[in-house]
Parts: sequence; structure tokens; C-alpha cells
Amino acid sequence: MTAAFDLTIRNGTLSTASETFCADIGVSDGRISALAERLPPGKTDIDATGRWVLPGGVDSHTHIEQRSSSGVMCADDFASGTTSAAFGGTTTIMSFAAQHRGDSLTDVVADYHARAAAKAVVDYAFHLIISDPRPEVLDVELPALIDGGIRSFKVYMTYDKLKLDDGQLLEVMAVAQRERAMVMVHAENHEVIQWIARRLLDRGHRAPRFHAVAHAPVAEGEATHRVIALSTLLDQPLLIVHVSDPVAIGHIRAAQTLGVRVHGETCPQYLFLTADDIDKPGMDGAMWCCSPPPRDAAAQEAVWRGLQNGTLQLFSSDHAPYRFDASGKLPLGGDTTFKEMANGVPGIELRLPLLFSEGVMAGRITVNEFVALTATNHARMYGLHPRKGTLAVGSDADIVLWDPTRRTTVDWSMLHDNVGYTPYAGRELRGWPATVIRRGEVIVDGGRLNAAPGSGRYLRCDVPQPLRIERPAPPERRLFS
Ligand code: DUC
Ligand code: ZN
Ligand code: ZN
Repeated sequence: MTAAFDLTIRNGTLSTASETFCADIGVSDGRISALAERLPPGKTDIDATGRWVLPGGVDSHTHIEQRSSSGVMCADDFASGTTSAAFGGTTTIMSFAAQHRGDSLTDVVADYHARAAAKAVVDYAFHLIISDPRPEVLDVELPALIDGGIRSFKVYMTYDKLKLDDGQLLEVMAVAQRERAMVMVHAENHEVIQWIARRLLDRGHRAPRFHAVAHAPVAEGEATHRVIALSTLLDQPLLIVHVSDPVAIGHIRAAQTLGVRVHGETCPQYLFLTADDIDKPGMDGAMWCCSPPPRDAAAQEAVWRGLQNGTLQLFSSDHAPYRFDASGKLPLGGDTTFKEMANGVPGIELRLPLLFSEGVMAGRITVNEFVALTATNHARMYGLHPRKGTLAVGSDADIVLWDPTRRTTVDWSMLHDNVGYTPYAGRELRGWPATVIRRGEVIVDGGRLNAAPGSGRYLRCDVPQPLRIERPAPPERRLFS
């Protein structure tokens, strides 16, 4: 008798963003075709006893094979970046097709498509970075790209060669409003950062740690408030990305309370690093530099609270991989000032293990909140749900079997990116994504990759879905502990 399923995963405990239950999973043609208390073994049968069976992670903020506005190339291409994602339990990534001023968006997107198609091992979708919103870009190129499945644009309020002024931000939001797209905002006040940086450099303060001084919390708070205010003119949904500052979180929360459609994203660096990490001898601190910078213990607590109370709905890596040498972080070697360092930290592989360990295993969030924050909400936000981000009949069989008992001490040598260091080295983590399944195929197991370059598929994004934040029943645990 032929087996009813290509793959079955039996005896596991499943969690989605809204519930936890025991069930077997049947997979046919890469999709979940049955969820039932007991299923017969498939052609391949996995015994998930003792494993937590969760949807594959969706990391909607990654920079892969991207050239920065100062001309620095990321250390990871679509092969190493997506391999690293897979080992960390992420089966879908979204990365940026980045326009530099003068570029045709259409050409930029074609270039990223060609690179990713040949190399990706997990499924992928694109956002745009718009740095040059001239009329033909907004009126001709953008609508065609949206038809091709790219429905989210990142805009910057800082960086000399990326920043848009308020009028340009409104122009982009108006197109997004018309085309039903999502606007992602890097919210930092450029003038504030430049003013502080000039004064620091004039006084001879060049070391990496001054990056965190220049990117002051007030720059993030002010820009967040301003862009939310601008969005209300058009009632355009926004996502404030990589939120690090308590005041910015307060602005997002206050706006949400008033019914403004603003969402917030944060990243591992704002939960697990602080500005003290940047304060290292010599140039070493550059490895911890990103924008906004990690802040202090009180800010970390505010970010945890933002995740717990639903103000921040996405937990992404903002994987921005730069090597610690002249090709990346240090274009001028030991003479590089904090203004010239490439900004960004790697995190695509450790995003899920860090939050699983310090969020779920440490009792700060439930496993259902973990799923929402790392998979389901991303898929909804960018029009990939229910194909991605959940365990449901009809969804792609992107499934991760977590071993909650495994203890791991982080070291870069165990990771699969091309960066050469990790800011999280030495951390002890509880729980690990032991088996990773992409569209019904086991792509990571026993520490080995079983996926050919180019086997990841391009995903066309549909219209973003307003985020109904799926929250489980109130976690009684918090009332008593
Ligand atoms: N900041 C960004 O805005 N993008 C990439 C990385 C970073 O630190
Ligand atoms: Zn950014
Ligand atoms: Zn980024």
C-alpha cells in the first residue's frame, strides 16, 4: 500500500500563534495536508517525541548581498545568508533590493532577483529601499514592481545618501496608500545625529563607542513621533523598524491607542546588547555597532515590555553582516572613525535561539507569543499568510522541531554566516532548532544542510493584512510569579 503522505511528523507538541496542542502532521506536495491526533506513517516519518513543533521562522528584515550607500558590500550572499537562516530555524527571509540615488528601481530588482534565484536555500521575498523617489520611480516603476509581488518599501530619515525629507516621505506614503503597500521607516533624526557627531569629532572623539553617543535616543524618539504624525495625514499603515528607545516605544503605543495604524519591530541587539558592548579597546567595539545603537538596561526592559504588551509585533534580525576588516566595518583600518564604520550586526542564525532561550525558556513570553513575533506576524504584515508563518492545512510545510533540552554556548565557529564573529559569543542558550523542514523537505538535521543553492523560491507578497495580533489566553503564570 502506498503511503498517504510524503512526510509525517508524529508525536510532537505543536504551537501556533494562538494555541498549543498535540497532533501529527501529514505533508503532501510540500504543503500541510492533514493535522490530526493520529496519522499513519508517511513515506518519510519523523518521530517528534520530546520536540516542540513550530512554524519555520520568517525573518522579514535582513540585508543580504546588499551594497550600502557608502559602497560597502555585505559579507553574506544569498547562499551563506540563507544557509545561516536555515540553521537558525528560519525558512523564509525578506531582504532588501536597495536603490541608490540615480538607480532605476526596475534594474535594481532584476539584479537582486538574479542573485537570489541562483543561491537561496530558503524561500525569500523582497522589500525595496527607496532613496530616490523621483516621479518616474513612484509613478511608473513602483506600480509595476508591486504587481510583481513587492509590496513594502523601506525609507530612511537619516544617512546622507538615503535620507528622505518630510515631503518625500509623504510622497512615498501616498503611493503606498494608493497601491496598498507597507512603508517601513528607519526613524532617526539626521540633523541631531550630524550635529552631535560633528562636535564629537571636533573634540577628537573618534572611537566606535561614540557611535552610540551620536545616535542619541532623542534622535529616534523625535523621528518616530514625526513620521507617525505624517502618516496620519494619509492614514497610511507604517512599520517603525528596529525600535530601540523607550520614548519611541511610548510614541508608537500612544498612537496605537488612538487607532493609528502604526506597528513596531525590534531585533535581538536591543534585547541582548547595550552601548557598553561598543566600549571596547581599540576598534573592537565596531563589531557591536548598528543603527539605532544598543542602549542601556532600562531600554532593554522597555523593549521586552513592548514585545509582551503587543506594542512591538515583529522580532526580526536586521542581519547586516560586515566583516571586521577593510572590506566591511573598517574601511580606513585603524583610522576609521565612528562615522565611517559600516553599521550593522549579524543575527540571522541566532535570532530565534536567542528569543527562544531568553524569552520562552526564561518565562518572559509564551511559546505562542514567540511564534507570533518570529513568524506569524511577519507573514501577515507582508501578505505571505497563511502560506507562511503558521501550521495549518494548506500552508507550506515549513516546520521546525525544537529541542528544548539542548544547551549551547554560542561561538562564531558554529554559525554559517560569512562574518567572522558574533556579538553574542559566550552566551549560554537553552533550546535549539534541531530539525528544519522547508516545504516538506528536511533541509537541516544533525547539523547538516541538505538543500541545493537555488532551491529557495521567490515569494510574491500579497496585500499586507492589518495585524490582528494573535494573543493566547492571558498567561496566568505572570499573575502569580
Ligand atoms: N542600520 C540600518 O539602518 N541598516 C542596516 C544595519 C544598521 O545598523
Ligand atoms: Zn535601518
Ligand atoms: Zn536594516
